[in-house]
Amino acid sequence: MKIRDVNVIVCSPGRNFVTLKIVTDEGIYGIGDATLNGREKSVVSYLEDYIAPALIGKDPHRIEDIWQFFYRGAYWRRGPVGMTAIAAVDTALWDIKAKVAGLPLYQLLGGRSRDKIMVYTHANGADIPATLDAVGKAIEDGYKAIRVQSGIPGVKSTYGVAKEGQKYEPADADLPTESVWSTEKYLNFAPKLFAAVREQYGDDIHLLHDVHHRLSPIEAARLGKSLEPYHLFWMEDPVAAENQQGFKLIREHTTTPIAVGEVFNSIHDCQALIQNQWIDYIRSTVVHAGGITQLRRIADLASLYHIRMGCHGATDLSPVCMGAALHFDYWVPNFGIQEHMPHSELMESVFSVSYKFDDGYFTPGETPGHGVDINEELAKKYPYKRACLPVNRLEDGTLWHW
Ligand code: CS2
Ligand code: MG
Repeated sequence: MKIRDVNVIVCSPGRNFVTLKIVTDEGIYGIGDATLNGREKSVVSYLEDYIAPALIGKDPHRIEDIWQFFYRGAYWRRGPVGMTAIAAVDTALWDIKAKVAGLPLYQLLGGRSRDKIMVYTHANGADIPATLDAVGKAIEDGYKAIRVQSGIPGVKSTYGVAKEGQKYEPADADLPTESVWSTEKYLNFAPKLFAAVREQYGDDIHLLHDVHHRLSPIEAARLGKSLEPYHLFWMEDPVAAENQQGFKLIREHTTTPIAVGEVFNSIHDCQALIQNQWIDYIRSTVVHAGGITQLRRIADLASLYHIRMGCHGATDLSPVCMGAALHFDYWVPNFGIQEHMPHSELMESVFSVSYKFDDGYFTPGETPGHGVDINEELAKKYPYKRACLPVNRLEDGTLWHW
């Protein structure tokens, strides 16, 4: 079997997605997500100009060798653009291999380790009452785990919280918008928010919270400590992780579990975090962490240190990534939870999916491959539209975050 065609499909059914399609000389094809929110076109170029020409004629079954070829062969290792491109190739090749075998992808990884995959969804509101309503709605929808974010009194807009009357999408403008951040107002407010949620909805529902890298280690330690009475499932991205050692200080001060890794693209980004047991969950996922081939290496390393997987699953990760991630989650022994920020109906008309949601849990489906496909004709109706992520400044104008 040989690779005959490699196509990059860019579409925007409500938001931008980049999809790689690898076609073999036997007609079987595989697809992979290559979406890097706010920097989509860079990955398109990486794939079209450098990877696609070198893929033609290769044996698609040699997934490991092809991964190493593009990782080592570029000379310039790691980085979000290159690793997203490699992830897309890897996902498409796993899809092909599973289709050839006539098996759902999780069977090739070693079979399922659980009956169903617990996911968490988002509940956010402009203030505490609106956020409480959103939590109630998520519970009604069956979710057993909910990420809670709220607007902060005295702070004009907060990342992770929808603008009034709109659905939350992080990339919200043609050029980056600027918002203002106050660490002190946030740290004073967060425990009040979680006290209100526990008061209204009790102790059994899992609660999560995303800090979006806004704090320093000692500030994050204070936050973790102040949230201990509300026993969070996790506190996510408390500080930026370029300095992995920063997590040591947080760890030494609080029992609130820590999750990090949605922006990581390499196993080396989390090597010290894992080996020192400074975190509890690793959030890297298929599309940004080099595909299934690297993600399972990360998971295996993490499993040696009691760390579990909690894959990123915001809407800017396409249904193709979600499908592949759910196969991974079904297999991975040290699974923790999977994020689920639902795609719109329009998105799921362009991408057909085999995965199913039932009462707070997903199953990946039994379709051979990862079970997600793209309708290329329909995709053409929704052309790319540049959309950037916002930036943050402190009240004195300092560009944030750490
Ligand atoms: C967030 C994301 O889902 C999350 O945990 O941090 O909304 C993230 O901001 C976006 O995926 C950025 O592209
Ligand atoms: Mg996050």
